[in-house]
Amino acid sequence: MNVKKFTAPTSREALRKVREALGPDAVILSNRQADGEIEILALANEDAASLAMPAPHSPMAEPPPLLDLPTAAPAARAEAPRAAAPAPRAPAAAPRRAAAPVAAAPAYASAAPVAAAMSADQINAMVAAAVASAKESAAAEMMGMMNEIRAMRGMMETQLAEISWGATQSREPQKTAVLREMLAAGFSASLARYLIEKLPANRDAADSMRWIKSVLSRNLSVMSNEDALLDQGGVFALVGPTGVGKTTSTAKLAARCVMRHGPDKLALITTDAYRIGAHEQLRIYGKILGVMVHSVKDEADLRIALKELKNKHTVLIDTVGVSQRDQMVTEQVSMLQGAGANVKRLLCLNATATQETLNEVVRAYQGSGLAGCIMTKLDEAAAIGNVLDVVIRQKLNLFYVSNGQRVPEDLHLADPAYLIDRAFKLKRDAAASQFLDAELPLVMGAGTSDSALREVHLG
Ligand SMILES: Nc1nc2c(ncn2[C@@H]2O[C@H](COP(=O)(O)OP(=O)(O)O)[C@@H](O)[C@H]2O)c(=O)[nH]1
Ligand SMILES: [Mg+2]
Repeated sequence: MNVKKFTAPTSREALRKVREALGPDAVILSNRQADGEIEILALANEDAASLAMPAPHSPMAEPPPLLDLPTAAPAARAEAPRAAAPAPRAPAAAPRRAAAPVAAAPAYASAAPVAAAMSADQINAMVAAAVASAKESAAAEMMGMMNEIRAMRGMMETQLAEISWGATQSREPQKTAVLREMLAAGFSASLARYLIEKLPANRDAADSMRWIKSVLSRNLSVMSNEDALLDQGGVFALVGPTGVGKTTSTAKLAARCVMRHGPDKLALITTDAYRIGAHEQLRIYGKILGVMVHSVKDEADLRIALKELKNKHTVLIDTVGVSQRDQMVTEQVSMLQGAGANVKRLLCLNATATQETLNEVVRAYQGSGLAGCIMTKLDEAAAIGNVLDVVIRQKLNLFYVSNGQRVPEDLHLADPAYLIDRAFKLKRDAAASQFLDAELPLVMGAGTSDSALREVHLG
């Protein structure tokens, strides 16, 4: 049997790999998510056929040899003539005893000389050691068995889910429609699966889509009141990888603050002191708005600057872009958290990034909690379900949406119903993202144990 493993970021890609390697009739044995990837175990159709009929010389074709217990029958027969010939013991009994482990020896006559040579303590220690090692190997065996049982259970659950989805496709076509729409909009298969399972029965496709949209918008938490934010003020830091739009968004927010309170109530800080000309951009925006821009290079600097600026109503910090994969993220998070003032971090999420990348970004920048996020480059994204999925699942508070380069025009308050609606309108290139009907059961079968989904509110 030649079972092959295929992994890919999406079910579709994994299936394509299976087809390329094993042909269209490949038999899928299991399908699961592992480490954020889809893993499929499959074998070629011919291999599957040969499984049912073992090869003539394969071990499965012949009955296994009986366990090697030669003494059983002769010993039983030896009972009868015992009176006539008392001497002979069953011949095989002797070798068996010889092979017995040392710890068992004291039970026999030979125990006496052994005991003479060893103290009772030594014997006890030997017995204890033998018992302990037997226990240990039994525990290891048990653990191995439990692991196999767990793996088998996972495989069966996956296959049952696939079978039941296969039946669902014909019985409840609206579920297939919803699944296709959600995947095409960029939402994850796991969120789609979760919602489809909860879809109220007896609704047509249009009604089902309305339900899905309303559940999604209700789970998208947004800044409830901009007035509260702008009136309350405080220290905000825009964080995120390079090029996501932190500086541009800082300038847009600064413009909003200036429009509300005038330039004197606001201060701008940039931590981007490394790159040549990096703070020039913010300085130019500062000049236009009439707001001072302070440049800091480390935590001590930032502390001093924040102390000096504590009379300002609002302080906006534009940070240097750090890749979510860089160790510096942790340093930056702790620099902002340890700066003395209560620095509220706003994460810029680039809507054009993949869901995997966005999840990684959130995880890296989370620290002890993000105050919220700003969705950027909405205008450039071919699909926005991916970024909305991340915001919903990670329970981020979506403050603003940025849909262009213009300062300050292209920054808007997040409107959940509008964003969800737009996600479904902006479907990705149909040919590239649609699954074949036969592939949908695999999407639905891939088991996940995503605890975040349990917190999605449905009603
Ligand atoms: N199309 C589009 N471009 C944006 C948006 N936000 C920022 N940009 C552009 O993206 C580039 C990087 O932005 P910048 O603010 O310097 O990113 P930073 O490295 O995170 O500070 C610049 O050319 C911006 O004009 C947006 O919402 N839409
Ligand atoms: Mg910048």
